[in-house]
Parts: sequence; C-alpha cells; structure tokens
Amino acid sequence: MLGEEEGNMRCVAQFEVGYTGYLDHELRVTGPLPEFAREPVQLIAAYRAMASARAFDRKAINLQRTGQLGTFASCLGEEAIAVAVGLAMRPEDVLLPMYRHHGAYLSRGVRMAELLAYWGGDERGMDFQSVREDFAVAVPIATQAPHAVGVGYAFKYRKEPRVAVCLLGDGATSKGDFYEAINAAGVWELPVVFVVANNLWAISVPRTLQSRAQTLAQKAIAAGFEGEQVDGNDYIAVRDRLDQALQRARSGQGPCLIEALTYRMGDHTTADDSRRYRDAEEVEAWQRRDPLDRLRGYLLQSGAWSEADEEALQVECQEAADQAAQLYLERPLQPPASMFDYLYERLPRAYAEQRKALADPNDV
Ligand SMILES: Cc1ncc(C[n+]2csc(CCOP(=O)(O)OP(=O)(O)O)c2C)c(N)n1
Ligand SMILES: [Mg+2]
Repeated sequence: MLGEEEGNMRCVAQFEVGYTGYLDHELRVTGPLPEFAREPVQLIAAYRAMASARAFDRKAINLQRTGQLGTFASCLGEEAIAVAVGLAMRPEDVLLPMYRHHGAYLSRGVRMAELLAYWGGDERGMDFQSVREDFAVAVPIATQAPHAVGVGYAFKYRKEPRVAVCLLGDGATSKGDFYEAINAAGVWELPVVFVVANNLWAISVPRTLQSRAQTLAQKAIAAGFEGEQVDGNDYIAVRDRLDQALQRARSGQGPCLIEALTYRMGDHTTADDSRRYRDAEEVEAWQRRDPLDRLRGYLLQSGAWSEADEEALQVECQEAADQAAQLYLERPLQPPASMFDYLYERLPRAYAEQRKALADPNDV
C-alpha cells in the first residue's frame, strides 16, 4: 500500500497485536506454561471457582424460570474470563463490571445470595459485605468505562498502587463512552485494565457487523497503549496476561486492553431466544471449546484431578447454590415504597405522590 505509486508517502508508524493461548481445546499445551500454572494448586482453585460460578448461573436461571428471579444474564462459557479477573485482582483493586461476569464478583468474595438479591430486584444486593468499593453491575452499555477512568485517576492522584479493572463486551467497544475512556486512560497513563469479553454477539448483532476493525484490541493502540488478544476460554492465558497487565498498571506503566476471545454459549438473557438469530452448529462448535471442560481435561490428564474429585465438587457447588437461593428467598423483603427512597435526596413531587399511593393505597 505504501509502494512507489503512493508518491512520496512513507511509513511513519506500524503496530502489532499479539495473541496468547497456552492450552487449546484439544488439551494441547503450546509453549512453556507461566509460573503459576506449573503447579496444579492455583489451577485447581480456579477450576473450583469456575465450577461454582457455573452452578450459580444454573441456579439463577432455574429461579428465573420458576418466577422467583428477575431477568438474568448468563455467564455460560465466559467463566474463565470472569474467574481470572476476580482471582488476578487484589482486594484493594476496584472492579467495574458489566452484567454478565458473576464469577468475577464471586471470586472476590461477594456472596451468591447478594447477587441473587440484586437480580431479584433488590438493590441491597449490590451493597456487598466485602469488596465494598467495587462498583455495581453496569447494565447501560459501556458506562462503566469512564467510571473506571475516574477510579484510575483517583488512584494515580493519591499515589496508591491500586488498579481499576473494567469488564466490557464486544458491543460496548462501539460506544462513545468506551472511546472517550480509553483516550483519557491513555493520555493520563492511568492504572486501568480494560477487559473486553468478545463473545461474538451483542444480543442479535454478530461481531462481524459490530466493527470492521480486524481486532477489538487494536482500538487501544489508537489511544496510545497496548491492546492484545487472548484465548478467553483458556484460563491460563487469560490469567497470565491479566497478571502482567495488572502488574504494569500497578507500577505506574499505564493502561492495557485485553480482548478475550470467547463465546456466549447461552441466550443473551432469560428474555432472549438466540435460536431465532444464530445457527445451532455455531453453538455446538463452541461447546467443544468450553472453558471448564478444557481446564478439567487438563487437570485430569495431568493426574491432579480425579472423577471422584469432580463428583464431590459438583455436590459441593450445588449445595452452595441451593443454600444461597434459600437465603435469598428467605430474606426480609423491603416495602415496595422503598424503591423511591434511595434515588433522590429530595423526592420530586410526582414521585412523592406515587410513593404515597404505593405506601398507602387507601389514602389517595
Ligand atoms: C446504553 C445502552 N444501550 C443499549 C442497551 C441494550 N443492550 C443491552 S445488552 C446489549 C448488547 C451488549 O453487547 P456486548 O457489549 O457485546 O455484551 P454481551 O451482552 O454480549 O456480553 C445492548 C445493546 C443498553 N443496555 N444500554
Ligand atoms: Mg458480546
């Protein structure tokens, strides 16, 4: 393109986008593993957290299907990303998640019952007992990205060695908030790690119609910092690249964007039916790349895990999810009028009337 026919034009900048994967879906290990993955201890902990996140997901969907939970966004297939984020972060870091990656919160100590309360329409569910500075789920797409910049700015300003981790979807990278956030993070060299869970779909819009950019990672390059891709269904790869990005951000070397390639194995939410817009063959192909099967397969193959361990874990996860559901269902309910009480310092008149009508239906 920059040949002689281009007159006097010469190349002034060139960029590369790297891709990392260690363990593929046929359990082939490509290249030497990072330090943490050479012993099974950390991998087993990660696998347990992924299995637990999946059990939570299953429980939440069952509760929704039986009318006991609101609309729910499943994390099925994206557990490696969620758990790697949760486990790579330090407690003092701040997570700014979207609505899908429950395993990130859970791995940071948020309770299942708290998350169920939120998805059941009870705002108290986001008032976590642990990691209290983590942000609430962002349902509006990409609004958490400028928030992450604010958090990162505060850390830098106060000279605190902490990192803001922002989870986004592929669709979110088309939004203005995202571009503004990466631009500001780049220019101010903030300790922010953007993790784009590219699950190939934004509801019914496929990645191919989302952006003509060859990778989503390269968007970071335009903002002046590194963007890279990882196999998002390979826990080892996601964790390894996150560890590096967090370490760099923590030591003042600025932001990073990690595009984790994955697949949304379930419907967009419980309000969606993805059979209407995507092929069963595509879903089946990705089922063979399931991140849990992959890590379990690797652990089984290396003798660090057994079928008996697996059975015990499944029972344990099911019990934890059942117990959380019980706690959620038995929690004291808030009066309906409470939905007005926390939004404004002083309630607008129109709402005051509505509140009164709800609190005391006979007195209107
Ligand atoms: C500002 C805004 N616009 C539109 C929506 C409706 N909406 C909900 S999810 C979604 C798609 C998001 O796709 P992606 O970022 O890829 O995340 P995914 O759901 O695939 O994990 C859209 C457009 C919204 N929640 N917020
Ligand atoms: Mg998506």
